[in-house]
Amino acid sequence: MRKSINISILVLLITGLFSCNTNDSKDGDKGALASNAAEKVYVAPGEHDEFYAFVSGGYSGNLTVYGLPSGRMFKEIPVFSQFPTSGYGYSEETKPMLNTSHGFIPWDDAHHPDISQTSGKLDGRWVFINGNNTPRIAKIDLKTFETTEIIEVPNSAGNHSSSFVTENTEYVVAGTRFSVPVPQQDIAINEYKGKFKGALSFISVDPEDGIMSIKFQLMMPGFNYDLSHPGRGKSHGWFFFTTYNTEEANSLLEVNASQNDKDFIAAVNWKKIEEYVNNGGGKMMPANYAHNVYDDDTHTATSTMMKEVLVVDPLEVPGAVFLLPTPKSPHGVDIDPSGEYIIGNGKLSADLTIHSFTKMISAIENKKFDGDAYGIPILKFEEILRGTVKQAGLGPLHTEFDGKGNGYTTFFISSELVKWDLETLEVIDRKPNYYSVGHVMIPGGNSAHPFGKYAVSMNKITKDRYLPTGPELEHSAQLFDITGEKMELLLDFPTHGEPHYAAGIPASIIKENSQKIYKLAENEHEYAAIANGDARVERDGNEVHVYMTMIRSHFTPDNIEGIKVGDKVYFHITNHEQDFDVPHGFAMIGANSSGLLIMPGQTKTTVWEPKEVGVWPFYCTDFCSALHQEMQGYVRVSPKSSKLELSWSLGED
Ligand code: K7E
Ligand code: CUA
Repeated sequence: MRKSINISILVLLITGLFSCNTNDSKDGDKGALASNAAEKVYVAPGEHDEFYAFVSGGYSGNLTVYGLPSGRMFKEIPVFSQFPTSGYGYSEETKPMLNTSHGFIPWDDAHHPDISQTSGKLDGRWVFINGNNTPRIAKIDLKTFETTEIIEVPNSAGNHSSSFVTENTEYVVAGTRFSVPVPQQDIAINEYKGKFKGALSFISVDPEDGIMSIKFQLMMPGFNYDLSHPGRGKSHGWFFFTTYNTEEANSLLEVNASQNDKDFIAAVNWKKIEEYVNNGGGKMMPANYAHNVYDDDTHTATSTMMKEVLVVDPLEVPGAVFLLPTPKSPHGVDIDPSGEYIIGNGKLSADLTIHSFTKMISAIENKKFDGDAYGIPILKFEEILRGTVKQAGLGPLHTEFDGKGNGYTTFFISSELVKWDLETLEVIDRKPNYYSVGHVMIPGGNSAHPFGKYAVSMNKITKDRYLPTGPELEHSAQLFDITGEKMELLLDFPTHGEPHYAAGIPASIIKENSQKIYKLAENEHEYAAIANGDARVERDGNEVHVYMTMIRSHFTPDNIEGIKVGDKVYFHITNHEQDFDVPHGFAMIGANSSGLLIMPGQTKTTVWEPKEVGVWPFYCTDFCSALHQEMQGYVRVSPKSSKLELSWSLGED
């Protein structure tokens, strides 16, 4: 490969941030919009949005839910981060969700949500999202909009080329951005080259209950696997991963990983490897990773440490892995709805590279190779290239599709969204983004059937778009109408954390299945108090278990005596409401935890370790009725040596 430092591109990349607001108002997009733009995003009071958008929170570790076209935020779904609003990661039931091989890790960096598919169509069952930092993949159930499963990914780091699903959700795929020694060991960092590995993990998803399990890890050379996407239609069975740092540098990557004129898109025939593995191929290697599952019946999560993982060396399966040379440190790799075009978004390039799947297959069949990397054949660039979109912009990052023959590519450096024709490769339209756009999302954009009505660009820099809020500004999203020949900017709205990718879906696919309450009769929580007589307090050494119920507008019991300093008091609280949208909250003075928000029919637990004698109150934190302020109680705490027996009561009891 040619070695040349393209300093000018690097300089552009570095300075791009400071010049990105010079292209803003030429076509009148900034400021006054046509009045019909307002009508297009106006969702009248009481009316519902047409689409749900699940927007990654980046360093918030969570997933936010927005309506489109209104840009209204409906929910923040806690995934990898403790969330005091609901008690996720604080309640005893949900703490196991955040368990990892590194212990309890209450935070992550979440980038790429992707919605489950059946036959290449969004099916609205689950959203998957990756945790980058402590590699994990989470699954959110779209019945409850709650995180119900998290699996840690061993032998991985910077879990970034994740979490994209195949067209029948056979797999959710996770790739390593930072290659590491496998297995981890104490070696010099400059032994990187040749010794570090990049694991690409294929995590199977049970078609019935959705349970995830690592089917195999493909142990690739130590490049940085940046993004990935599945083949679909004719390319179903393949998965594509961008790489950078094919130089295998371990220091000053901004220069040392920008030497090669071309890096690779790795094409993986997972069907072939699946067959190999199903016939006993691959090697089990010791590993240590957590698999955390939330049970909807017991309202409780369990964490299991897994002890081995199946590893496949790409050289063991001839014909399964090929490298597609692609300029220039590509970021996103995106596959069009037909499965034919493989788009390499070379982030240090001005042109957009389009490979052809058909040409790739024929290059493989005719052995049009240009050497190899660690034994993996490199295909000849000219043999696989469909063409380039010339001078489309600077710094292409990501592409989505409208299902009508057009691609929409984001350009970070020139800060714009560019629409181009998949057949002619001509640019059709470009619109400035405010500012420095990362991903763009079209609902169903990563599927064979996109809903090409809106595009949402998610921007990194906000600067002057909103009222200043001190040095920190929320990131800005922009909604475009893409039904016409030209894109039309409709709306700016702030997003929470740092959205990278988002996944959108028509609300009609989800909303009828949305669960409204937890049925009390089906509550199998070990400490639930279901019948009226179930409320009680039990002592087991210095552990005290309070089986408490709540209904408008009291707790049962609301007076508890006989607790002692040094006790560990578990409040297991069951909400007896069976009406939609009537949660109660629970907060105990001095508890070293968050409050709880308990949904109708649900049981949640918090722990309190009283440090001082006295009479200490607890109360409901959610304004639930006109008598919400009356929803309170007391716990009497006596000295450790006290002989006072446990007692509890409500009213005259
Ligand atoms: Cu481009 Cu993490 Cu998908 Cu950010 S990544 S933008
Ligand atoms: Cu229950 Cu306020």
